[in-house]
Amino acid sequence: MEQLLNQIEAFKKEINAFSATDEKQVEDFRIKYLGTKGIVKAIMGEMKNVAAENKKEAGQLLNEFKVFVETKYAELKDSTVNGQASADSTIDLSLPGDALPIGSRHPVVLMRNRIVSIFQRLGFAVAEGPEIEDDWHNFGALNLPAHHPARDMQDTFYIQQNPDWVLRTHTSNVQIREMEKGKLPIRMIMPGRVYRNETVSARSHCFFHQVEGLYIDENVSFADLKQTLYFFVKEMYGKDVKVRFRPSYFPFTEPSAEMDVSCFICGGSGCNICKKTGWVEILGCGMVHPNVLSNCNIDPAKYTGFAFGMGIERPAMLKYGINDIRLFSENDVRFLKQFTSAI
Ligand code: 2NL
Repeated sequence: MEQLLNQIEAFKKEINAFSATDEKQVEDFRIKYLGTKGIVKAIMGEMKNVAAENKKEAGQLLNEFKVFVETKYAELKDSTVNGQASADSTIDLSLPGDALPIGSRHPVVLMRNRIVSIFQRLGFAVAEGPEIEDDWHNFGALNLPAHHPARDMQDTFYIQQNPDWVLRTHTSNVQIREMEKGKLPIRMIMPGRVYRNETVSARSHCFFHQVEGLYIDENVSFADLKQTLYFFVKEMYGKDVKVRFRPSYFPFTEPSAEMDVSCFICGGSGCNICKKTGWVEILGCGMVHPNVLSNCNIDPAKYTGFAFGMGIERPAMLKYGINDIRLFSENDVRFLKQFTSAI
């Protein structure tokens, strides 16, 4: 009995220390311990030498040992056959793979895409151009004479090496370049980054983004402008919003207007966003000034056109509830990863 106990303990130690990295080693284990000429069988054979009064206890011990060996065998099989040479028995090849961590889109990009896709459905093409621009394309061609206040040093970043170069203050430079190409009609939308030499605060930044639009053809009227922008507003802010145009002034359009929508936060009853007026200004627009057409070699007697421009940051702040414009350019991942959308 004593001898039998020692034998079993020795084998248990040996088995505990056993590990297998392939199926062959597992099979060797099975043959050695569980085969017809294996150790379990051999020890079972020892039963006949055990004294009658110990037989019951010895039988229990042997059974326990057999279960112990079988359990070890099952574990070895799991970790090699199922896991294919992996020591990790938790791998389940039928499970779908882990999803790759994908990024999220920047809220300015989301808002730009929303705006651009509405105009694309009306047949507007997207055009882009340089952010460093010469004086003519940023100012001169746009009917901004040499001493116009909008050229003031306070508003414009000039390039030190060449005073004829500026960081564009609007994306109109792209329209000028498109008109200069001389291919008419033009129906285009120009999204992009623009720069103004302003003090950075929660509400304004020295660079921001805008979308401008331009439509030039024969017989384009202010009615076309209104209908195009009505469509945009209904798609952007919903079918129920009201629209109003106020007369305004831009050097590059005549007549000029600003467009307000009924406040989409309070519905017109008055809140902080609309400053209790019930209206929110969303864009500026007008008929392209004849001087601008002439500057681009387009005959203002034959062609007319409308243009408009709107910022992207402000509507994005209102839509996503962002209270500081500086968040857009700080690239804090905790901020950026909150914005998910299909477009
Ligand atoms: C605003 C107002 C506006 C334009 C931009 C434009 C461009 C050309 C000719 C005529 Cl090439 N006009 N652009 C016209 C009216 C308003 O922007 O508040 N933008 C944020």
